[in-house]
Amino acid sequence: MPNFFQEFHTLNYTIKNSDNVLLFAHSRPDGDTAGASLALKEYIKNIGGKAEVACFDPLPDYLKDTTGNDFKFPSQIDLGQYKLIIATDSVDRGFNKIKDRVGENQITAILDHHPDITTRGDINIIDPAFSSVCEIVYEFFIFNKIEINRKMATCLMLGILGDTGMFQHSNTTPHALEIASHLMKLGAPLSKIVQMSFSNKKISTLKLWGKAFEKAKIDSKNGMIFTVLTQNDIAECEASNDDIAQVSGILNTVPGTRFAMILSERGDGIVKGSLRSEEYKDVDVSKIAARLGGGGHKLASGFEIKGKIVETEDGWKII
Ligand SMILES: [Mn+2]
Repeated sequence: MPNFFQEFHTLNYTIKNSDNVLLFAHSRPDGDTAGASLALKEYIKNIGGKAEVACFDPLPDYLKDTTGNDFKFPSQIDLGQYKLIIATDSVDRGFNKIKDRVGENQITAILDHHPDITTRGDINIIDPAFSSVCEIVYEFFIFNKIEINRKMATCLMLGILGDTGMFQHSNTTPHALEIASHLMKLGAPLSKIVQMSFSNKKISTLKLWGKAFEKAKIDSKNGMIFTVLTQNDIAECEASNDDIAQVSGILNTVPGTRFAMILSERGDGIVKGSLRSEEYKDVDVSKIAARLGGGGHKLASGFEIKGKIVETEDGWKII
């Protein structure tokens, strides 16, 4: 992994010399972009600066509760007033849309760990070897000898837990665990974060999952476990599209299966397909998604097709 000492130094110098900083989180924010943005916001506040986090989507309730914070919509802020704009995590999903409106006299910094992003700023700290952007922000704090308080530690832990799937994904390096250990010593309440942010489930979510699991089938020919959810299912459970995200991951835990797929109606005549696998199962689901006009990663991909889901005698079809 290259070291980013020069960039860490420049970023801290720029933060200290900017009276107003904008942190920009990616659309449909997760624990990593929220944790990284809010940890930096807390640091800037601690040294007497002003900072705000903006995002095209609201902070989900589960992250609001853990961080005690909220985001601004881009329409609520005057972009021109910020001397420094720091985009955190998946910068091609959100920050890319405002990048062209950033003035010549404004400085941009990109903190990301996605391998294929194309957006660049004045300061670029991008490396897929990091488990999360929160790991990058941690290294930035350590390099600059910045005191990490309990609030900052909590935010960083949120991102590391989120992006490593609570230390279960293949990006759980010994170093990521060392960082988590240090953050815990600094007061990050590990079990409380897990409970509040990742284990908490609404009854509407469980009901929708129940429907999805009840309908699940295994195709013994290719090892696929699959299920469907219609707009009707979602309405009946008073659930939302957000509740679908984890279904394929849970289906994927069924022994003997090689990958999981869920098809869900998303309104406006769109059916979304979501595919998941695990490293040891030796399947590249991005190839399946690509054949259906989608894309993604080897172990997590998706696609969208027009139509609606109709039940048939031995399964479902999209018409
Ligand atoms: Mn991330």
